[in-house]
Amino acid sequence: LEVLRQVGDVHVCPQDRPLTAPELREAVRGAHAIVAMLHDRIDADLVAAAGPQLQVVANVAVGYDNIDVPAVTGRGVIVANTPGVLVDATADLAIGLLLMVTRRLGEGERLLRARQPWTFHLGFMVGTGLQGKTLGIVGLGDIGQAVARRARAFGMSVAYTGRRRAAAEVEAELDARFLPQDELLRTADVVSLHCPLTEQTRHLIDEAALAAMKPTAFLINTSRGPVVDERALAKALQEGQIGGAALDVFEREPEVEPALLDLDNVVVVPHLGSATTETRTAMAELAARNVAAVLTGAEPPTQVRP
Ligand code: 8YV
Repeated sequence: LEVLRQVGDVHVCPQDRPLTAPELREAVRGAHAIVAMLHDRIDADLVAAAGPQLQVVANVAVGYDNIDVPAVTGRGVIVANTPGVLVDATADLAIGLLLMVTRRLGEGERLLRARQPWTFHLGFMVGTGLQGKTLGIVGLGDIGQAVARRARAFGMSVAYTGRRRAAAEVEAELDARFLPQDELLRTADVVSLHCPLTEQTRHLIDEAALAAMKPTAFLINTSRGPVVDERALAKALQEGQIGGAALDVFEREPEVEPALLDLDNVVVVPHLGSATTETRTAMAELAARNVAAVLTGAEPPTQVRP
């Protein structure tokens, strides 16, 4: 807010719920800049509702699937996002989820909180170790690489798939093998999703993909909910087709597929990937700097090119 107030008047919308489409249209009328969250749908209609003075839409997120970038930039409005600053927080969360689901931490905590009796024995609540296992990363961008680096420290080997191959230095540093998607799904012990949501990645993990995974494999999703067909995932878990899943994001956020909540081998958290004070502060500041740059005629630090 301090950064923004140096360049203009600021109108703060309620934060406790997403605005409805009419409320959003009303809120942006006459604005020169919009600071948007992932649930704000920014398209040609919204740009028209704002008016011809609109110069920039700054998303407080690295993902920008909520923005119709060609439509917005086609109307001469700059789009910006917040890459970089949330890489570590999101990678940390992915590893947290990985440990939770493989070591049954949520299940154990639920048992104690339910004040259930328990006795230590050699077979009690045993999970899966990570040493020597293969982490299959879908999308070896900044976050995927940060997850791979952490997984290497746990003794995992790294394979990846994606639209393009990583640079040779990155592959060498992480000792990461590039595999076609079907082979990655067939061989990974853990599949972790780090791709953006696009028309190509929507339901990338569908019934067939889940059927290709090992029956012992775990799925981690800290990318975007619709990358996974959530109903197919619930069915695959119910039928024991995969070993478990840990999800930070959901297909119809804030709703969570109810069948998932009945399963002990599922970990769910409410879109917490970037939720640290340090990271959220850095994201907000970067979004504000993007706005301030455009409104003062400078180059925004992190512009999204169509
Ligand atoms: C954000 C995210 O917290 O950056 C992203 O793409 O998903 C999260 O880090 C969220 O999008 C808030 O708008």
